Amino acid sequence: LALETALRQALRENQLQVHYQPVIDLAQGRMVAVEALARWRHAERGEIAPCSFIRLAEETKLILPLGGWMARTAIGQFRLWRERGMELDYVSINTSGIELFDPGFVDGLFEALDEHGLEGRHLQIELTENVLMQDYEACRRVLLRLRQQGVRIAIDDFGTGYSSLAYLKQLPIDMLKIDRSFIKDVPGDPGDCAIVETIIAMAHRLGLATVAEGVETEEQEDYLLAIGCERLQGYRYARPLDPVSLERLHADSV
Ligand code: G
Ligand code: G
Ligand code: NA
Ligand code: MN
Repeated sequence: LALETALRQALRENQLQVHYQPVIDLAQGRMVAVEALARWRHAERGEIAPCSFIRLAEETKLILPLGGWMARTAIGQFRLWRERGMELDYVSINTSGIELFDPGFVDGLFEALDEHGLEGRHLQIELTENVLMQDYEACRRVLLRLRQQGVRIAIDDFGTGYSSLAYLKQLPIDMLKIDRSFIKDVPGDPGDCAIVETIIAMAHRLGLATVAEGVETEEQEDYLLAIGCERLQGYRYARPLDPVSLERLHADSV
């Protein structure tokens, strides 16, 4: 309860931050996108792990104001970066089921994009497979509205959730983000290689893009490139960074 009170206060007093982790396209040789990740530094407790305060936010519905704030902040930051000549294709935000099924969710995103003169294609939302299965029909309606405006839709932590693969051809999905648990031990682990190669082959047959998450080593990078995974994310390129550091990294890499 103490943490809930503190989170409420943090939201009210604007004490959360957004960090951004680059998505690298090695064929293009550049940072093509960023994923926005929430950060909370508590005055006394220090940095609080996102997985713990995001779970708390979901349990208390505080994820609604938190997610709205994240989306507006990330979209505003993306607009600023574009004005300064940073050529990024999109910013990606993580979306909980509670947000996706909130009646104001889609309009809130469209308003934020409008306010900053951006288009739908400049935004991606990341959903887990479990969210898709919560209420398939409701999910389908929301995703179709987003897709109509060009908003990109990615499946996060792909391969770890409880879902059927049928949704991949029925829902307007653009991208699979391969969970880092499958990436961790490639190319050494034959089982993980089989899984990753099969996901990529399936994604390509279905016309979906792929991002490998949690890439840390050159060996992983070489392997993923060889099997046709075009986009990579992970500590090998950068940790999630505050906006100033991200901008500096981008400037150094062009
Ligand atoms: O920040 P870190 O990379 O440790 O993220 C931990 C988890 O918290 C990830 O699963 C990530 O998806 C989730 N997360 C981080 N920021 C947000 C957010 O703004 N909204 C939601 N729903 N989840 C987030
Ligand atoms: O669930 P989601 O994919 O949104 O989680 C993102 C989380 O993964 C963040 O907490 C981020 O800090 C973490 N992360 C990003 N890149 C790497 C990496 O290369 N290695 C590890 N161990 N974690 C990573
Ligand atoms: Na994510
Ligand atoms: Mn992710």
